Amino acid sequence: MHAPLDALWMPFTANREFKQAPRLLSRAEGMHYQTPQGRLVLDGTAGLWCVNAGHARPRITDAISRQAAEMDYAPPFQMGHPLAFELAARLVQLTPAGLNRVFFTNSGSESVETALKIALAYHRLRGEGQRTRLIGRERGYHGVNFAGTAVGGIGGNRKFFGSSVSGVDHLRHTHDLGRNAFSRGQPEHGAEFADDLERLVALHDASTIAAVIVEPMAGSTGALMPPKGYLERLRTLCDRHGILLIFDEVITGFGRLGSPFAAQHLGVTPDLMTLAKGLTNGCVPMGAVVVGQGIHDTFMQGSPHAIELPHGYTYSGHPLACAAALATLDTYAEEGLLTRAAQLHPVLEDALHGLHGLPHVIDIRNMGLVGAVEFKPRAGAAGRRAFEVFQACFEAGVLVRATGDNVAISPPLIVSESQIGQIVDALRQAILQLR
Ligand code: PXG
Repeated sequence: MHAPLDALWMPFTANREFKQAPRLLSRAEGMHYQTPQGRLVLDGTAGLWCVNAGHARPRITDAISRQAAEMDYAPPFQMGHPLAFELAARLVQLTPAGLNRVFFTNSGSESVETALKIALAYHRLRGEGQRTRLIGRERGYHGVNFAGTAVGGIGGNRKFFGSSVSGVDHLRHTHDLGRNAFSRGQPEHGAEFADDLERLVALHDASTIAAVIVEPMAGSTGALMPPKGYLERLRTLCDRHGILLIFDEVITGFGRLGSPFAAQHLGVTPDLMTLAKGLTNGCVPMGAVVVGQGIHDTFMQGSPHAIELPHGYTYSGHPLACAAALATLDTYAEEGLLTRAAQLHPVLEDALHGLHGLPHVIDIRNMGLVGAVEFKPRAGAAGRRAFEVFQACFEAGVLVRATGDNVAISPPLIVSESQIGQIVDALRQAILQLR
C-alpha cells in the first residue's frame, strides 16, 4: 500500500530504527494530525514549532492556491513582485521599533547565514573589516548550514563537519539545574552568564568580534529559558563593545512566548532578528532577516548602480510563500494569536508543574506556550527516557518532541485549555511507564 521506505534518507532521524516501526502522518486539520490508518494525533508541537495558527487553515491554503494560479514564480534579483513588498511592510509593523528592513530567505538556516553575512559586511563597510569573529552560545541551535553549525552549540551536530568556519567562539550556556530547577517562567539566577562575553572580549579583543547570536529562548536543546536580566546584560555588553546582537527568533517569533516576538516579550531589542517557521504557519518554506534601519542604510551608500549586498536566493520572497505569510499574518491578527500564549501561560505552567515529583523528572520549564520536562539520564542510555515518553505519547495520540533527555511541547497557539490538559495527561501516563 505504501511506497518502500529505503530511498528516503530522513533528516535528524534514527533512520534504521524509524523504518522498523514508522510513525507516519498523512493529514492535518486544526489541532490534529491523522495517521494513514485514520488515528487522530493531537499536535503538541505545532509541527516543528511552526504551525502556530493550527493546520490547514482555509484562508491560508486558499491564498496559496490562488497565488499558484495567478503567478507561480517571479525572479527576485533586479525584479520584484508586489506581494514581497507588501509582506515586508506588514512584517515591520509587528517587529520592534527600529527593526524595519526585511531580507527574505527560505528557512531558519538561511536566515542565520544571511544575518551573519550582513553583520560581517556591515562592519567592513564601516571600515572595521577586522571584525570577523562570530560568537554563539553552547546549546544554541542556529540551523544546519556551515556558519549556523559553527555558531551553534550542540556538540553532536558539530563534530562530523570539521571547523569549517574559523574564528568562532561560544558563550557558556545558561542552563543551571543546581540553582534554577523547576523555575516557573524566567529563572532567577544566571544574569551573570552574560559576563562570559567580557571573557571572550578579553581573549580576542572587541575589535575582532562582529556579532553575538543567541536564541532569546533556546528551543532545540530543551527549551532553556533566559535567566532574568541575562539578555539585558548581553545587550549592554554588545553596545559597550560595538558588537552586533542577533536574536535568532526562528522559534520564538510569531507569538510563541506571548508577544509577537521574544524581543518585545523580554524587553530587549537586538540589532538583527532571524525569522522563519511561524512566518508562513509552516505552510510554505520561508524565512526572513529583520535588520535595524541604521545597518541597512550603511549599505545604501556609494554608487546607486552597485548591488549593495551580493547575497540572495532564487526563492527569496517566493510568491507562494508571500501569499501564505500574508494570510498567516491576517489570521494571527484576526484571532489575537500573537498574544494568546500570554493568556495561556499560567494554564500550561500549572498543568506542567503538576508533573513535579514524578519519577525521573529533574526539571520542568515553561514560558508562553513552550514547556519542557527534563529527565535524569538512564545510566548508559542518555536520551532514551525522553524518546520513550515521545513514543508512548504518540501511541496515546499526542505528539510531543524529544531532544536529549528533555521532552518539549509547543502546541499551536489555537490550543484549548482542555487540550493543554490532554497533552500533560499523556506526558504523565508516559512518565509513569518509565523505568
Ligand atoms: N534557528 C533556530 C532557533 C531554530 O530553532 C533554525 C534556526 C533552523 O531553521 P530551519 O528552517 O533551517 O530548520 C531552527 C530550527 C526541535 C527542532 O525539535 C527545532 C528546529 C528544527 C527542527 C527541530 O527543537 N529549529
